Amino acid sequence: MLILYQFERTWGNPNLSHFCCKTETYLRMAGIEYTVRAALPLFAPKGKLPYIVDGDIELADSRFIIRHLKTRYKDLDDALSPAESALSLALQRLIEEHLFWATMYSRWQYTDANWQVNKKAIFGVLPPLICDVAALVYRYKIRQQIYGHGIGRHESQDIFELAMWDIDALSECLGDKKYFWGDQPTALDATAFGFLINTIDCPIESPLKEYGLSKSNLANYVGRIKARYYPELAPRPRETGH
Ligand SMILES: N[C@@H](CCC(=O)N[C@@H](CS)C(=O)NCC(=O)O)C(=O)O
Repeated sequence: MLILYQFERTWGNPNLSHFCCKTETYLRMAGIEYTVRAALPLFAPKGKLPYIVDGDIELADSRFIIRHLKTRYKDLDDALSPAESALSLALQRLIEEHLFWATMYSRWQYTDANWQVNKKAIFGVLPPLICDVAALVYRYKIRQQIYGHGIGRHESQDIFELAMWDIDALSECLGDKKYFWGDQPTALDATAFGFLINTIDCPIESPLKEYGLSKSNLANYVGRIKARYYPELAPRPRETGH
């Protein structure tokens, strides 16, 4: 059976990693059988999670994993027109290559309180001394990545404003639809859910989270997908009534 390697579940959410949550959500939306093994990026084939092992195939990177899932199991995008597929790709790039970095800034850099929550969730499984050293090393590395991306060169207010434009775009595109392309989930929904839950429904506080929560269609969307595809995970108090 297909094995998905990802971070341990935490915060009552599918995964604190946007990319792991995206991948597992695709598996669930497509009804593909799989098992999960907890892992850390250090030991992953490309130094990042998620990765999968499917028989004799080992694949890293959610984009290549989902391409494999579409080819071998089920293509959630097969009813999309070429133009819809193109827009779907563009929105996924917005989410993964832009919004993502503002959420990384929130977790790794914005406030010490957020950093402590993030540190405990990722490194808390390690023995105390190793936890502190690994957290220090990774914090430095991720901060370099945020700076390298470019977003980390701005003031926090500007970083969040840039990401709020992404939230506006997503909210407008979703509108009052159940999923981005109508009544059936597509790969874009697996991506959007994985990143939105890690923006607005996790214990990392920021103006971006508050802004995302103010978009009721996005907040309801996240609550609805979590309830439907992860019934074993309890809703947060804020989701009650969605
Ligand atoms: N493009 C990759 C990105 C994966 C990724 O950035 N994973 C993060 C966790 S959200 C990671 O493992 N980072 C560890 C590191 O950068 O050292 C994908 O789509 O899977």
